[in-house]
Amino acid sequence: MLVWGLPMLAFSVLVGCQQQESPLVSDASSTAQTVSVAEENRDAANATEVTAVQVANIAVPNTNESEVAKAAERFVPAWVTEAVFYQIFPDRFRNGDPENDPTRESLEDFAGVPLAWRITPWTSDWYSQADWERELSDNFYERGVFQRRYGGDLQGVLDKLDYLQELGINAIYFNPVFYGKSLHKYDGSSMHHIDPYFGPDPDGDLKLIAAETSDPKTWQWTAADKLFLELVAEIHKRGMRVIIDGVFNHTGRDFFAFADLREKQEKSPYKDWYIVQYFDNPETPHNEFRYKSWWGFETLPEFADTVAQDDLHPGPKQYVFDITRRWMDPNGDGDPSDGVDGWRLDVANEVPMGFWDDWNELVRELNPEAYTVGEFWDNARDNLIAGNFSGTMNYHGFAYLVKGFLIDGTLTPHDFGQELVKRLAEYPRVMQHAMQNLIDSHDTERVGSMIVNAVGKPYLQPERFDYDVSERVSPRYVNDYSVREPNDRERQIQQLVALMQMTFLGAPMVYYGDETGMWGADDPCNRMAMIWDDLQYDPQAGDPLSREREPDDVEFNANLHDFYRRMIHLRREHPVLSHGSFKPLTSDDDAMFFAFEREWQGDRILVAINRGDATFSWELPSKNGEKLSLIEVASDSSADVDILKRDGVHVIKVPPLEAVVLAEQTHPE
Ligand SMILES: [Ca+2]
Ligand SMILES: [Ca+2]
Ligand SMILES: [Ca+2]
Ligand SMILES: [Ca+2]
Repeated sequence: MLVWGLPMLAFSVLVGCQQQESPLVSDASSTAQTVSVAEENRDAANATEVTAVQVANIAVPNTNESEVAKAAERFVPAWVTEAVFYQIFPDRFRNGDPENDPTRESLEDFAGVPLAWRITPWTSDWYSQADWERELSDNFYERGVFQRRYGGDLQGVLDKLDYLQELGINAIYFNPVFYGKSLHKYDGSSMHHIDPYFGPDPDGDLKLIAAETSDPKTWQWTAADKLFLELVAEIHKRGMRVIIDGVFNHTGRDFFAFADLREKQEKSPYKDWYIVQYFDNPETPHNEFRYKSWWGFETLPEFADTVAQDDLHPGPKQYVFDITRRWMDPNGDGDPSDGVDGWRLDVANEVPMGFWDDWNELVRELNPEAYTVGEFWDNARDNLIAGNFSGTMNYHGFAYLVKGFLIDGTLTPHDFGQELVKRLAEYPRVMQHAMQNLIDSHDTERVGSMIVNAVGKPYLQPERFDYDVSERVSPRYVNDYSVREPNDRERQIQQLVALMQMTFLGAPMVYYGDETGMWGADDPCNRMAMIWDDLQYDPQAGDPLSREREPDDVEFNANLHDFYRRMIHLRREHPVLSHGSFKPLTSDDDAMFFAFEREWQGDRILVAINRGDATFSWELPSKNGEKLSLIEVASDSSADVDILKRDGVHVIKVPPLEAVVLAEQTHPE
């Protein structure tokens, strides 16, 4: 989803509509009930000092028996089970080539942009407005921030592949890389070209593009396209995968078909590709041209569907099929190894499932090992199955619940375990491993700020734990939202979140910069320039609402970075964490303690998280000859973690805001 310059009213409408579209509204409301029941239980627990409860009766129901599960297998590649994704927002990741930076003339409607416009210095204070921004408005959120460009590009990603590899990443998800006028590029000018400003020769590329028609035979490979293919080759050489953003619901206004329609009106051969409400009447002085656009943003005209509304209009459908072939097998030799490994599909619920059904078949014809992940914010089971996707961005089954338990502390450990199991069980087992388990993205607050602004009051939308609910996620909409850097305690909670992410079932995804210490509110402040260890940054001293503020230093957080690297390597080194089953073991609602196990082919890993304020003594019955070894902790030192074995029981002392990962060896030494 794209939330850009979105007024609050529109946002509430959006959220409301999503709920209406959800096939499982009743499910969402039952979750809300669970939460309130949980709170009652917690009060009861406080009163009676209930000790740890063994929760052995929960297991993931077997959903493998159905034909649905069998069919799903064809759309889930084996590699994704072992994937650790990293999400890159290209303009903000790394400027590897200052010669190709966007110019004022490259912006849409640049006539309204002050002549003093410049690339924003990478290391400047995010909240300080340049003079050209102030010319547009003193309001930070008004216009200027969306006209900023930082100059990130493909060369920057090439330069930092070593960094990603050392971090342990083996799959990259790129936010849109295709040509688009905005900073986010969800307003595609083309889907068959990489943005010229991401490549080495913007001017040359634009000339080539101008000479093309809609006929794929006239499509050239621009310098940016070629560099992208080099990047794909370099990623593959390292044994890594790459997926890109497919935005097939809408385009930008400079997209060739819409540009032609805008100019020729009823005479355009593309007049049916979009949903025209009124054509311009040439007899009148003003322009009556009106069309349906995404959530009313006129920069994002929507593609038309078929009359039956079960597919995209054949025109755009053919185009999307053509560009899919182009990027999945660029040299057209039938071998997909030179192409991308999959797609993330923007606002997938707004494109008819009939389209996705066919498109996902095409994708597997081109590459049977391709991965496609739809953007759905609710239970996506029916859509994933109807549309032949591999998985979804797992907001519903992962991020919401992690926020509820680990960040806000409103979801009890017991219910956390129950809900994780229940939401896993919504999907066939093979798909459970293809979920993209994220905690934040370009569409949400960063995890650091989510923790700083943990919701300590009744939720506005309990079924979402107020995750990405506009009144909770940005000073743009609510003036008590804090933009400060997370403190040590909040970083400890972030480490619990990342540990949960790396030890749970499904492919984890790290949003760029979370691992180097970046924080920030929802869009646009989740899209700051990446913090690197070789750059010196101005302190963050400004405030978007001009509130008083202690300046925060902006620098590479080596400690946090080491932690993420440790966690990612933990996952990569223990296949049970990728392939294993998930089962809650112990929860203590009073102590805010939760433990679970992962099991695969006789390997067993136990994870225990103490979200409470006191040390928790976790007692585990030990079987004959069984040995537990501590393999990882969430803090920087395991000094305070004790494992004792007495009277056939293991006692593991877990300090507050600490988590431990234990391996069980069933064979005596
Ligand atoms: Ca650049
Ligand atoms: Ca090929
Ligand atoms: Ca649509
Ligand atoms: Ca958002």
